[in-house]
Formats: sequence, structure tokens, C-alpha cells
Amino acid sequence: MKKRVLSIIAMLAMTVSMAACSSGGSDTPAPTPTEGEEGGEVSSDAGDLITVGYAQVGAESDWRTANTESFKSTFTEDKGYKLIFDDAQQKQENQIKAIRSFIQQDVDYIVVAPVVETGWETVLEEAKEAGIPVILSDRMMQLSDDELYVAWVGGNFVKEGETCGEWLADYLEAQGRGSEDINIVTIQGTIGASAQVGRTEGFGNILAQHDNWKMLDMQSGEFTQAKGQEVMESFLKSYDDIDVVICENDNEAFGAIDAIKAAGKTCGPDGDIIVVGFDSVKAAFESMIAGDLNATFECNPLHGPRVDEIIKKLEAGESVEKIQYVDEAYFDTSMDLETILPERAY
Ligand code: GYE
Repeated sequence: MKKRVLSIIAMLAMTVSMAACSSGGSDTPAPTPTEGEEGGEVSSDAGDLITVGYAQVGAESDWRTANTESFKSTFTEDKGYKLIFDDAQQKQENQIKAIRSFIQQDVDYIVVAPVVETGWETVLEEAKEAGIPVILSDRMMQLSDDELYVAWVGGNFVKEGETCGEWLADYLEAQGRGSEDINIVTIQGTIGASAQVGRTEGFGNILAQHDNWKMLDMQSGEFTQAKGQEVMESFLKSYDDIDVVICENDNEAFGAIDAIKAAGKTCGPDGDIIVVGFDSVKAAFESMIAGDLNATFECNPLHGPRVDEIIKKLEAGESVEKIQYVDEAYFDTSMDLETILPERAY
């Protein structure tokens, strides 16, 4: 595959606008996925295949697993791609190494789901010098020069956090607790990851509108169930009157629920503590149906087909939207979850 010159790509990507794309059924992965090549070399028989290096964050959550699967089932040889997949185990240094290895292997496109927002300038300059377009997916980067990437596609994390805060206000109001003093704790995601930064900020915007809400503590649960449980255990030891725990992903919520039960307390719609999560993975629906989790705020991980569409447009010499937000919903125990669950793609 002939390498595209970055300046041409930059010209094609000039349309800088906010766009929403659907999170509907067209994003469902193909029925018979072919595995991507784990951290491998580009084989000499790559022929006319488009080689894509994907620097993935890790495998910390159900969301992440669904995201990896979405890329592996989209970027297959059948569909004209050679995927080089790298799992960075939640470490930025590993992602930087992976990007350098993609440059060395002279891939056609580099896709990055950046673990944190800062510290990417140098390696993206290297990709630019090599003439390899970079597409960001899922989380964002803070860059002095936005020309260092062609396009970004992901969730609107600030909006997700605000939706969560608005949901909590309505929920408390409906319970007749609208003016009660409400003690809140937050189990944050990986500090500096845009999903953490945005969700914390969004919820904070709504918190600021409620004088009777008090944020007792915020600590990172690294987006994992194990760390979420650990953090909740320590919150429960420090504070004896927690009303709400905001978990910045569903897996942390599952850990928090275990910690609450182990401490002899109850949670969910009929319990002592209101528990909410983000992502809306299938296990979150099961947890709501079981009466443990109160609500989950959706974040769609099926970015493989979206990145495929961006690459196809670039290959055809068309312009692409620079920033593409995915539409997202939320789910709580007032809904018919038994009917919704079988329709969920992740
Ligand atoms: O919420 C979490 C994952 O960046 C949106 O990362 C993603 C987040 C997602 O580990 O479960």
C-alpha cells in the first residue's frame, strides 16, 4: 500500500466540525471475526492490504474487551486490512514504544486510544515525519498542534458526567430526597485519562448546582473491578454515611457493590447506597436486574467500524470530520431491562 503524504491527509481532513454519528446496529461486528496479528511484524505478503497499527490501552474492563474485539473483527484480511494490535497494559510508555514500532514497520495508519491525555507530542511528530497519518479513538490527547492527528472518534465524556448528575437529581427528587443532605464519593478512572477527566468534570458541573450535595472523597479505581472494590472498602472505613457512589466505569461499580455487601450494607434501588456506573456493558444490565446497580451511563466502544470508515474516506481522497462524537444513552432500573439486554451488542 502506497504511503500517503501527511500534508495531503491534513488537507483532506480540513473540515473541522462537531458531528454525531449513530451508535446503532450498523456497528455490530461481523459474525465471523478473524483475529488480528498480536504485536507482530507486517508480513511480506501483505500485498495490497492496508496495514493498521492499533495502540490499545490494555484489557482493564468489559468496555475495553469489546473495543478490542471491535477492531479485531473489523480490520481483517477479508476486508483488506492487516492489523498489528498492541496491548499497552495501561502504560503510556508501552503505547509510545508500540507507536515507534509501527513507524519502524512503516504501517499505513496508526490508531491510538491514548491512556492519558498528555505527553504525546514527540512521538506524534515522529509519525508525522514518517508521513504516517494518526487517528485517535476513544480517549483524547492534549496537543499544541491539532494537525498531529487526522481525526478523533469517541464518547462525549463531559456530557456523560452531566447526564449522570442530572439523573441523580431527578432520582433523589422522585424519592422525596431533593432537599436532603446527600453524601457522595467518587471512584475515578485512570487519572489523566480523558474518560476520567470528562466524567469528573461533567458530574462536578451538576454537583455545583446542588448545595445539599457533598463530595466526601474522590480516588482512582484505575477503571478495574479489583481496584474499585479496594477503594470502596477504604471509603466505607472512612465514612459511615455514604448515600451515593459514582463509579467512573461499570467494572469499578461491580467492585464497589462487592465491598458494600462485604461491609454488611445494601445497595441498589432498595438499598442504603445508590451505585451508578458508566459504559452500559451487558454485566451492568445483569447487575441492575439483580437489584445491585441503580443506573449506567452509556459509552459506546464499537469504534472499529468508525475508524474503518475514516480510513476508507481518506483512501478515496475524501475529507473526514476531525471530531466525531458518538450518540449515547443511559439505562436505569425503571426501564424494561430484560427486554433491552438481549439487544445489547457489548
Ligand atoms: O469507560 C472504561 C475503559 O476510555 C471510555 O476506558 C474508555 C474507558 C471506559 O477502561 O471502562
